[in-house]
Amino acid sequence: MKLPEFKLNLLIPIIFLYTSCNSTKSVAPPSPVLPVPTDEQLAWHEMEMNAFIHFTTNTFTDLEWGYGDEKESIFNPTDLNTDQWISTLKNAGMKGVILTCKHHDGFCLWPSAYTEHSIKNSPYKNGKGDIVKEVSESTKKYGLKFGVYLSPWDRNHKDYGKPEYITYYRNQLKELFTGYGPIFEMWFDGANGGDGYYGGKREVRQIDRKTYYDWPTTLEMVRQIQPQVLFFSDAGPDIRWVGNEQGLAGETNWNTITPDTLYPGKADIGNLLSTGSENGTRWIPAEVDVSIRPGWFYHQKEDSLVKSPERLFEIYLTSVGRGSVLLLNVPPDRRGLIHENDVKSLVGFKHLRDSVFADNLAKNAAIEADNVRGKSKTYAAKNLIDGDKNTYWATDDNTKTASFVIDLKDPKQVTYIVLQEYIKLGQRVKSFAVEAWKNNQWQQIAQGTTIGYKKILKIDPIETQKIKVTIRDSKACPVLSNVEIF
Ligand code: FUL
Repeated sequence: MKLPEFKLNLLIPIIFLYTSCNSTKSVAPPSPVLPVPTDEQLAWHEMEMNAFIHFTTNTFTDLEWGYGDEKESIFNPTDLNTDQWISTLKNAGMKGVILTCKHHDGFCLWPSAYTEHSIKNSPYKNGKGDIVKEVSESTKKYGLKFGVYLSPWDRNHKDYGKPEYITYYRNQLKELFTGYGPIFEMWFDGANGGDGYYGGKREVRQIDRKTYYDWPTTLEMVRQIQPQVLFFSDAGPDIRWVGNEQGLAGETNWNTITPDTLYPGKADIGNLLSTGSENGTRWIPAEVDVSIRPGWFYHQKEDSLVKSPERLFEIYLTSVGRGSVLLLNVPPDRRGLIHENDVKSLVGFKHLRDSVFADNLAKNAAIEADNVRGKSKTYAAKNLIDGDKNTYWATDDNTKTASFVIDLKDPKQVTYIVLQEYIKLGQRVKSFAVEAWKNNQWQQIAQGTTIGYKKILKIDPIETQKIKVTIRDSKACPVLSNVEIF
């Protein structure tokens, strides 16, 4: 049917008006705020919790730092079962495991071709054992990622401090990176130099931490073998140390930092590492390494000092809850098993998280923001509660202050609020506040600085129907992917 002329004239402006108001019209996404994480770093953030495993001759000598003169014959776990380690850690919620393949004492948990100071000269499996292989296979079996720690400092090796040792160290890295499948993280310890056995010399050897290891060449060599690996050290280049071993990320925690003047082992950088820098030039997020026991290695005298589930939960809040990844050390005992007390704490820790985070009150709530990018549905506040990490709420480019309100429909008791930025587009938020609707007015219940990958706020329990989150300042328009309320 042919429309009469006058109707067509009317229709064109109506169509135009309709499309310009339609909330699904395409609006360009926010430009990233540089630097942004790589795909590997992003996957690492999403792991949230990994386990560290410290195991070597120290387990049998009751030391924390072996001198390097320990006899291989003392390394003799009688009942070693890496499936028990990894299944315990998986049940606790860990997504990856990093094993001390060689600690400062120089003893190798795999039969390295480059030294006699290894498992091959121990009674374990009559010298035929390879614990690096056993752990890597158990991680495969249980679906965890595998990472390695290879101490740069070696108190056993005769050449430590000389150029020959760097060749030795690189040869060992080649063994680890070619023989044990994909490695997600490589841990370079900052503790370096000092006294040791050093092939019988028993002396003090100091190295220049800035230059001795020639890290760029070593890292390039490893990258040639496994390009996906993330390097951890005090200074990155992919993951930085958080600057303490107490389980504490900074309340302000930027994933960005400027590494120019940083190097592994540099003194007095703890505070800087725990907070990062707002205008840091590189994405080098902090990892929080802490032990479930006072020491990093197993000591029977610490059996009663295993951190309680409640303490582990506090650590969870100050690490994962401050936008970091937790690396929780769980050291096997002399049998070669994770001790019953540690297992019990890990089970309790998991139960605690499961019960606290069982019922996300935001899931079925109503949500509205005072600014939505281009008024487009693509960036609506609803994206914050849709359970999809790939959708986000964003504001207009010139808007650095904005709020959203979550209406729980009925008054509910609120104790935890979880916020997440969409860090693929960079870390942005500098300051925020949270209010609850109480006695017909807004009452501030929390405030903070950075959010990053995740922020978990614990507040004094409050009965409320509405929660308002205000981004008070941001490097550019805020982009948040998730909010949860418990
Ligand atoms: C430190 C080391 O000296 C400790 O023994 C432990 O391995 C810890 C994770 O890093 O620098």
